[in-house]
Amino acid sequence: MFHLASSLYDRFSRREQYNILILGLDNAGKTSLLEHLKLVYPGPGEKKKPGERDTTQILKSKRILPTVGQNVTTIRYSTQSQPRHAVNLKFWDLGGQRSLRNMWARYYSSCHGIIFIIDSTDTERFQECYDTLVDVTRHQSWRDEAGGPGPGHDSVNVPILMMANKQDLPAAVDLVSLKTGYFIDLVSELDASDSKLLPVSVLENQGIRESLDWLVSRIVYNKTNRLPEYR
Ligand SMILES: Nc1nc2c(ncn2[C@@H]2O[C@H](COP(=O)(O)OP(=O)(O)OP(=O)(O)O)[C@@H](O)[C@H]2O)c(=O)[nH]1
Ligand SMILES: [Mg+2]
Repeated sequence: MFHLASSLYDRFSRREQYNILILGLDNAGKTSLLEHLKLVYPGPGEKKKPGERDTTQILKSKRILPTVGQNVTTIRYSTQSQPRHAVNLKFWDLGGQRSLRNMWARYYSSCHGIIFIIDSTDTERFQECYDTLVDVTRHQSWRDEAGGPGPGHDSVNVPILMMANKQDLPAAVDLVSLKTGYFIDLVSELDASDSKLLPVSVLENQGIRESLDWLVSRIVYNKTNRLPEYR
């Protein structure tokens, strides 16, 4: 009874918090995305950030080094369709170098959603990018958690937002070519799960808001399967 009362108290007095992993090959733009989010959105207890800022200039002037460990930040976020319902989003930006990717799986059981960033100009590594994302979605830990293999339990069970980043660059492969060419198998394979591939430019602040809105609405929809934390 006490447990029920205290969980109801939590539910109504605290804000829902969701953990989001930012994954992708090295140089894809993961830390840049995290820095962008810090500039644009308030922290959980902060007042609103002062107006629109030119994040492009600020990001360009920052020296972002390749990530070796992890970077974490929490923001307060409400989707454009539900502006009064704010949630906390805790982002984990992990290093994308090959030798660091085996660390990612440690975070799967506590995450509510995944952002997988693709460098749309890095055509030479599209295959590696593809294989890496397939490895994520088929990792054993999703199965362990679901209580063993079985229909609907053999793959990832959180929403995946694939961001086709660096669309500001002339060499970037556009969304249609990505979907119908390089990533066609992946897109159809992930069709069964909750996933979406969207074009963005982190540096130019294009497409990020729309992508996050999609991800957050899917995460909230999935909350009976993956309970939020309350903070
Ligand atoms: N033109 C352009 N460059 C970008 C964009 N996003 C990131 N970059 C650049 O891509 C490079 C790598 O960005 P990072 O954010 O460090 O990449 P990362 O995915 O965190 O890399 P690791 O930490 O090594 O895994 C930097 O030089 C960024 O300025 C973008 O949208 N457009
Ligand atoms: Mg990084």
